[in-house]
Amino acid sequence: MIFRCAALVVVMLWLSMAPKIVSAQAKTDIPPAPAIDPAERNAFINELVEQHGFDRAEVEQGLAQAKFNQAIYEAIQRPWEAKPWHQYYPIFLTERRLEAGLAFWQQHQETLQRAEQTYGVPAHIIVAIIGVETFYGSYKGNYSVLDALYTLGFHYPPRAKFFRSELREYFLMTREEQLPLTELNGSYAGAMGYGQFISSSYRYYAVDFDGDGVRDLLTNPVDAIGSVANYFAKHGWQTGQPVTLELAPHENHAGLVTSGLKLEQTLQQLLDAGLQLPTDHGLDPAAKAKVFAFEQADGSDYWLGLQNFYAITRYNHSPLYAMVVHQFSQQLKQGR
Ligand SMILES: [Ca+2]
Repeated sequence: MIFRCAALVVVMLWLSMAPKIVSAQAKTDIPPAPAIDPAERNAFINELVEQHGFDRAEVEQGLAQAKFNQAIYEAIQRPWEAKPWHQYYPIFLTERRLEAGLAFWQQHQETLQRAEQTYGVPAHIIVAIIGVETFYGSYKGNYSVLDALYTLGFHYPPRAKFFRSELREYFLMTREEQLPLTELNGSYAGAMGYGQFISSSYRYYAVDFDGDGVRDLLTNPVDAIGSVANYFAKHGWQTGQPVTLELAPHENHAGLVTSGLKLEQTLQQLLDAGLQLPTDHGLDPAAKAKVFAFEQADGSDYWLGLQNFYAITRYNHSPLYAMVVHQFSQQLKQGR
């Protein structure tokens, strides 16, 4: 899983313009962080030493340089994506981002074409992801990745297990890639580089796409393009298939919306339950699908999510995110 990040930086910049009372309220709502549990710290060190061959002093030294960061601790607890669709998409679907995306596509067209041929993931999706995540590398995050994973792994119990695991992956990743443990920056959740890969994703899905012997997602857009495409290929992207289909307004559709992200029904089951589609929809009735609602100011829009919609939620577990990536990708495709 990749933790969205620069997208959040943009949201944070956007929110920083909101009335001051927003940040004041957020601060008072958040309880102080618990102190580190020495037993958890020891278990973490032991695991790296005993299972991954690290030198104990080296891990101790690394952890001693990690600092608790109050801003990171607060950022993880703000429910950015509780926003309704009609407040969410204007943050991302902007003329500026579209122009930057088309320029990025132009600049890297050969690489994007090669990624599409190699992984079966279209250029417009790759360009959309890198644009939504970091505005083409403009907002890769200014938090120390070590501090972020340490803060959330040892001082934020609701997600501590996940972030301690990512901290372990970060020790392994920096050793494997010969990167400096204390010097990498990223999002408040430790996501790094153009495509905002967390350390486990970096280890498992990063590719050296320019063949220079280094997997560099932090400063090399060519490696980033190949790696985003590889991530999608490994998470079930279906080449040539649609992402989602907008549904015409119909009273049946609200009742078909279910929670979660997994596609649990076939298209035929949804049709039997009252889904309305044009007769020439061209989709396989046996394909898995799911109805999603997107809240507008004056009601909801309903969309049918297909396997490729689900694949986008593997990058960031949010239907809003997947829809914004889809719509941005369509703008890019049309603007090309
Ligand atoms: Ca490379």
